[in-house]
Amino acid sequence: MEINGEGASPHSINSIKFKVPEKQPYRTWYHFQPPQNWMNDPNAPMYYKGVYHFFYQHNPYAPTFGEKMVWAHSVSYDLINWIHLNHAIEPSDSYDINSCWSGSATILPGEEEQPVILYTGIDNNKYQVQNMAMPKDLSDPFLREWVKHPQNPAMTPPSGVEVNNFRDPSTAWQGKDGKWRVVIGAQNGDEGKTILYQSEDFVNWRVELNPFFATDNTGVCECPDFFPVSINSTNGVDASVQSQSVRHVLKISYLRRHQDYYFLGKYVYDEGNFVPDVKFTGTSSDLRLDYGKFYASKSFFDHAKNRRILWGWVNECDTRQNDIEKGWAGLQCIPRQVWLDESGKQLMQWPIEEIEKLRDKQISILGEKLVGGSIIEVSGITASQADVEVLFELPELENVEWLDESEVDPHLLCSEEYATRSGTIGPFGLLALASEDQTEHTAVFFRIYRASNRYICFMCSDQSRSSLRQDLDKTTYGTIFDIDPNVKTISLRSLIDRSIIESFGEKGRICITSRVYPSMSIDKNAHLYVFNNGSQSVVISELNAWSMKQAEFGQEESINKQ
Ligand code: DQQ
Repeated sequence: MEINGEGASPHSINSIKFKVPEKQPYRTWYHFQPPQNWMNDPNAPMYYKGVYHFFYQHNPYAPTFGEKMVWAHSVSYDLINWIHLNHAIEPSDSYDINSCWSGSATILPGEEEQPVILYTGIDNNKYQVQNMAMPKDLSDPFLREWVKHPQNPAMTPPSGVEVNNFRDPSTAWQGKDGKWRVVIGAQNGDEGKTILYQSEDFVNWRVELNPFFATDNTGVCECPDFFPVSINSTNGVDASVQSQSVRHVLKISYLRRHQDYYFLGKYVYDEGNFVPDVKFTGTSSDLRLDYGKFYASKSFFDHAKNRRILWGWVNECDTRQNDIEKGWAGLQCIPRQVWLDESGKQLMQWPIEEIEKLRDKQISILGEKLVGGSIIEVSGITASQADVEVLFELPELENVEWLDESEVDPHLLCSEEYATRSGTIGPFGLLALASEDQTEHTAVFFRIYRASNRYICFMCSDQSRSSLRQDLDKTTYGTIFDIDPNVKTISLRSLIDRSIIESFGEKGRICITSRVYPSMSIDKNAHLYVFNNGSQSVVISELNAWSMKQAEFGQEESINKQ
């Protein structure tokens, strides 16, 4: 495997020869990946004149994070099939010579709408500054070339912000007074904060003295995402909407935890701050977008379909050395539609409908009883690339075990050989990317308990047996959610794609994404099972599973003139 270019200057990109890893068992079929090398955060997703644009943090020189990060750029008509283009933004000037880090797009209204990117540059002093870039030619449908604004940097670290912890501008929104606002992630000592900037012309920016939102002992707030959600509809709304019919969401990626938390709350326009309904506690009760591997996410309003769409970086669980041997590292989740749950207390997420275009051969199971200790195979589909939806019917909840949830950490409980231990109702769920003898598998499952005055459900994704290899990160993920005893069903959807399993419990109430590198359960040797290790039966009311076709990832011929 040729890993070329590490440490090369950004101006020598054209001379780099990439070895595109083909036919690798772990390269995904329908999750977004660059042709080679390292990818992390999603940047500036947007829809403009009929085309979806996706930019991402990329090290074009190696499958590891780099010192000269660029903005790679891909376009799509359906968010599923992609064309990779030349890099949109590369280090070139004193204000970004040491890397072009994350940022967002804002589409400025006008006779002809004008997209503008705000991104973080690592400047010649290694300070973090915010810069602007605009498309060179608005008549190019793919917006291939981007030019940097002559007045860069647009923002430099203000007082009370560490010069190396000032980054990741959000999409801007416009207030009733016509001024633009944007939040930037920052840190000062232990305090993590997002700070607000305002501008009348989108060129000259003024910092607000008080933080927009701050938390103690969290470290830097990376990639803040601030957006309104409709109170009474699953439709998305544009970032600038402020009315009685919306609430606001602030998402923060806390570097110390490497997890994406979000807060529902009130945007206090007059004071220029955000007041969350519930404070950050640092416990498992904080709201997270995904309880697995998922970070630095970013959403955008897709006005073509009136929906808000979320992207998130799904990091590796493999070793650095193996990433280098494979020649690539990092995935993106399948874009998810996101909206406010009817309860108003949390967000819901669901894979965009376009992914269903890739569904191929279908297998269904209807009304099959899973007695305690049973397992059945879902055969006849490509279990290494599949979309599975299952609705379980539950028995009466009366006899279920009691659990003092204040005493348990869901992550720890999920990892204590939990899928194989028998309970009353559950564990039941899927064994994905499993070997024929099931010694290797990833278990995605539920288990129900009675807690004080209510019933709760654990949802876990257990990687502990996902591979014979010992050198992988096999952290088990899990969380707890309340269930309504009158609703006697529970649903699970898993998108399985060779080295990733994205799972959605209760129609998108809980999301858990896992990365796995099976040793045996590869291609035709991968199997899919439904199991029940509880003492009581559950019924598969309906299970539908589809083989998934490969998405198309094309590359412009002239790309990087390889
Ligand atoms: N990744 C970027 C930063 C951001 C971090 C650098 C989050 O801008 O804070 O690649 O993963």
